[in-house]
Amino acid sequence: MSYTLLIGDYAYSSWSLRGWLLLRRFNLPTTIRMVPFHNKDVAAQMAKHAPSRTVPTLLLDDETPVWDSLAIAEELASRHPDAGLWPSAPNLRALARTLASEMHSGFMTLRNDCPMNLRTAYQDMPTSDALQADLSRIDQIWGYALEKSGGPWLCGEYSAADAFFAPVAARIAGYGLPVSPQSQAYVDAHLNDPVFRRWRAMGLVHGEHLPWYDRTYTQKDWPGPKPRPAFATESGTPENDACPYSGKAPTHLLTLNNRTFGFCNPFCRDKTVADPEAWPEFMALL
Ligand SMILES: N[C@@H](CCC(=O)N[C@@H](CS)C(=O)NCC(=O)O)C(=O)O
Repeated sequence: MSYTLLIGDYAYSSWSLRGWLLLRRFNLPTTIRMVPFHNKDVAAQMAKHAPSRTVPTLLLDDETPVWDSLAIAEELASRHPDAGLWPSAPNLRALARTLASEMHSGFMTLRNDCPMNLRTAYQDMPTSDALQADLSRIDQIWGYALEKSGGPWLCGEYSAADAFFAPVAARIAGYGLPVSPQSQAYVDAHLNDPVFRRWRAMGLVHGEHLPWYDRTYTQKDWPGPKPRPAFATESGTPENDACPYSGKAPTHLLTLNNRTFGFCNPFCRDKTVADPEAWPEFMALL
């Protein structure tokens, strides 16, 4: 089965992150196609795939569009019952579906007031009553799930429910929002998750800066793990004779700990510079 996933910008599109995690976190192969947000009219860019008009949209093998993240989760789970999108234990599966559904239809204040922006973090956002109500509800349902399942993810193993809450975790982290210690540990699990780190690394280096997502709060460092210091370089001889991702000849160079490695295109080099440890194929070279 072959899929194409249409997504918006890595740094800003929270629904796209959910769709992408539903495929990548469960090892379902897909071709990714970007629908960039700097051209604001997403629907016009997607006209060829109407009636779809938002990202993520999953295109099936005959190009049938599945244009809603919850539908993408359910369809992938039906087509790949062994991939683990939903927990196999029936009651945990019901819980995971309930959590994903509540996220999909709720938390409007958090979503409106704190747009996902993986390129920056803030430290002094005031918490309105409405935002506090969303955060308290998040504490309540995350706490319930983590205690019922025993964690470390909401329903034990990583499930589609966690993919749905990954951008919520990114907002709590990025805006420094107050949550319970148990919720904070769950947020940290997302920030440390290698697949989430891969998405964020791409968001740091791909796509334009979109100023309408900026906020005026005081900025601080991203609260996730500090990437190993790596740098793009123009000169040197790479240790590897093939790009770790494509196997093609290396043309774009990176240095790490005074060692030089090569990649077949600037994007693959730059996403590795952004967070080397997120990329197992590169770490295997080290
Ligand atoms: N209910 C949809 C929401 C998708 C959505 O709103 N996506 C945003 C990007 S994060 C979008 O495509 N916005 C462009 C627009 O509305 O024109 C889902 O679950 O996938």
